[in-house]
Amino acid sequence: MTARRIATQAIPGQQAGTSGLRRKTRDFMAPHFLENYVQATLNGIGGAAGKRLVVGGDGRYFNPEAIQVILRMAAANGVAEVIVGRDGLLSTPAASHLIRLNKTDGGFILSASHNPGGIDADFGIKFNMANGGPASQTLADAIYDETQTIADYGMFDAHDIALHETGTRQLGDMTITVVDPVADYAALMAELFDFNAIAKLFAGGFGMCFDAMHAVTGPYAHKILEDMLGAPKGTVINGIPLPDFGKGHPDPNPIWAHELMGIMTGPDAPDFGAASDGDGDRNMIVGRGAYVTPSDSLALIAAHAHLAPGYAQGLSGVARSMPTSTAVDRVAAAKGMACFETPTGWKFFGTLLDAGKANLCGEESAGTGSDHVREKDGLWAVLMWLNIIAVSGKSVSALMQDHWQNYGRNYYSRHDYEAIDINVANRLVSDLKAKLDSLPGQSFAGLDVTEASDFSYRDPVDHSFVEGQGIQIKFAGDARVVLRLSGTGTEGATLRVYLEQLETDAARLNQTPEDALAAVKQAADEIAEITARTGRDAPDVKT
Ligand code: G16
Repeated sequence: MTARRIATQAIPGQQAGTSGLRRKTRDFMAPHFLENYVQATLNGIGGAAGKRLVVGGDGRYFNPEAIQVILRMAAANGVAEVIVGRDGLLSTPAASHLIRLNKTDGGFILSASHNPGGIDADFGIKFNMANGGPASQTLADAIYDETQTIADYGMFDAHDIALHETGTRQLGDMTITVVDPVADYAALMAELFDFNAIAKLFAGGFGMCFDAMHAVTGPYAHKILEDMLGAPKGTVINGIPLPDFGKGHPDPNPIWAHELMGIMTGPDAPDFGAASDGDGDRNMIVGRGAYVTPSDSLALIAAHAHLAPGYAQGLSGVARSMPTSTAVDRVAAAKGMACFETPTGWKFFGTLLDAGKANLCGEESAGTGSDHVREKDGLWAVLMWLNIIAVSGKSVSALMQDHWQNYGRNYYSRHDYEAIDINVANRLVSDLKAKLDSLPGQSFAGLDVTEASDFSYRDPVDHSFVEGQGIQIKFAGDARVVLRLSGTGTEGATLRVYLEQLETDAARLNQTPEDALAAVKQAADEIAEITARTGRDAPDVKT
């Protein structure tokens, strides 16, 4: 067994998006593609000699092979220890926790999140830093620079390492510690939430369906919900991780989690439904016939988090991404909490969490989490809801109705136009930017524009600055449209259009979102000429 350097050439375009490098699986399987990116990352963090890393992934196609490559490269680069999940599995939040718990120098997480898996689908890799959180923009830039100048990478010649059983192995001088992917994470959840109250709820006949979508949260949900909390067997559906996620999109929204939505709107619907995504960081919450938008879920958690033991002291502050609805802002204002508005991307919450300025964060893209790790956390959100339901004794729909009565309702919907021509998308955005200054004072679909801007952000902790983070158009009457291009797609461009309308009239809190947002939708189309430019008369996905 020896280490050698293998000559390579820079591969153009290995630039991370919103969350690491996501590409077609076949791209990752092409010669040098994965290896270049891993070596660039190890160079970008200042070299790997003597470092300790966590490695794991969501179990999608190519996960096992990619982990073996990373282990061999880590050994060749002088890494001292790698902690890896059994069978190469780790959810993103569990990986974040292991990095923090074991005080490692960071870790590689292999996932393309909610994107489908398979040889003709998507793969991804991201590096999380020693705080457990996604690479900062500065580190992401450094890694990208390395990908553009790379000339060789280190590789240890060795057989595959067996990862089916926990315990330690050696690869040259490097120790590989294979751990149970669930145990430490489950112990953390038991510290944060009132497991006794939740267990009593289940013992009293409370019904739940958790859809793991054939992805990584299956083993976590079986262990925590069924084994530790006593939910009946069968509460978790689609609980075995499959390389192609059963040919589905492991994206927890009403479109892709249609099996769960069918159960929750059927005649024998249980009290509570939830789902998580490919790598376990996203969540969907649904009551009997009552879907909760991620933005509303964030606001409700902000209002009730003190019911969970880990948050009994109250929250230090909350943070949301700019496109996320302002529902949480209203809770923060009422409770006198700080509220931060960041660009899209969990990485922007890291400094706020580290500095203790916020300990609850959330995004419209089905992400919610706290300072217990440095990633959004699907099962954490589900357990938080269960804790709130158990202690308050209220159903999902009663909780939401009360919330809207107290704070008003932010009707909200995101419309995605997927795989559109990149040139068309870029032109739509640049033409829109060019006319932003002229919009205030004009009316569209009966709505008067009050502000139009391209979002930029200066981090209040490390003072780093980013611009071009999405176009925001505000209207009189607390309505808003946000438009931006996704940074996580792998085909063409995805235009995301976020629609929001606040309603505080108690008699108008139970409209359909379509009705409440009709004027905002029309205004967005008139301003950005979406239909005319894309040729699409309807979005591909509405959440
Ligand atoms: C990632 C990021 C999130 C972001 C989401 C959507 O989530 O971690 O912060 O909100 O992508 O980003 P975009 O709108 O650019 O596609 P995940 O769950 O895909 O890792």
